Amino acid sequence: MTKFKLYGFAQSGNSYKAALMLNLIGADWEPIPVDFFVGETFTQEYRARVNQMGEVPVLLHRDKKLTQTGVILTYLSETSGKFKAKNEEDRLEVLRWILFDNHKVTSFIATHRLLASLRKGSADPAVVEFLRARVFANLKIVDLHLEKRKYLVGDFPTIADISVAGYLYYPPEEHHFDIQKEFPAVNTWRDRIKELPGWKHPYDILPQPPSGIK
Ligand SMILES: N[C@@H](CCC(=O)N[C@@H](CS)C(=O)NCC(=O)O)C(=O)O
Repeated sequence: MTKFKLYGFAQSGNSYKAALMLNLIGADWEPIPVDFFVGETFTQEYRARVNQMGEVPVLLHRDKKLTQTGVILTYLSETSGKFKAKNEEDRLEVLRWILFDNHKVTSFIATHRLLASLRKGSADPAVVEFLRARVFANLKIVDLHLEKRKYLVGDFPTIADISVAGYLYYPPEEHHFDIQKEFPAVNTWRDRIKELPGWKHPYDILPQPPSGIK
């Protein structure tokens, strides 16, 4: 299989979703570091050359350039045949959880973590508290769903699990949640995903920003 290249950086849970998937399917891939914290994704140059949406991750494969983790995960599951839903009903269910994740889980966790930890002091505390409450409520929905099941959809791991788990391995001092105590079913499921061959922690799979600024 042609080598994959992935634009991303270690603190980006969205990049981690794509990097983790590449590892879990045993792909040959290399990261292209992005200096997010000095504003690389905000430059006109990055937007013209890499991604008009000004985001990571961006996956390069053969003649393809793919962005949006849901698209990247879908492409990788289709090309590898791994972490794929086993029937049409489950395919829609996987899509449903990926959309819920993008809109309600990842978006709030990532923004809350940025303001509460990585860019601490840069936002009104009321905004940080609002985001924290949204994370709590939405992770509770995931927790309830996982109480009686091993994975989000069906009885084996799919790209829905990789998507929702994307931000849950960062240290508690970054996301400010006690996942083990507050979301016990999420915690058990998170540990289950960790056992998959090829799993790596986000800080061991993607490069730090080249400037060293976090
Ligand atoms: N929905 C996008 C979200 C990607 C995203 O927000 N990436 C962040 C880094 S984790 C980013 O590049 N943000 C730049 C910005 O929002 O301007 C996806 O799933 O790929």
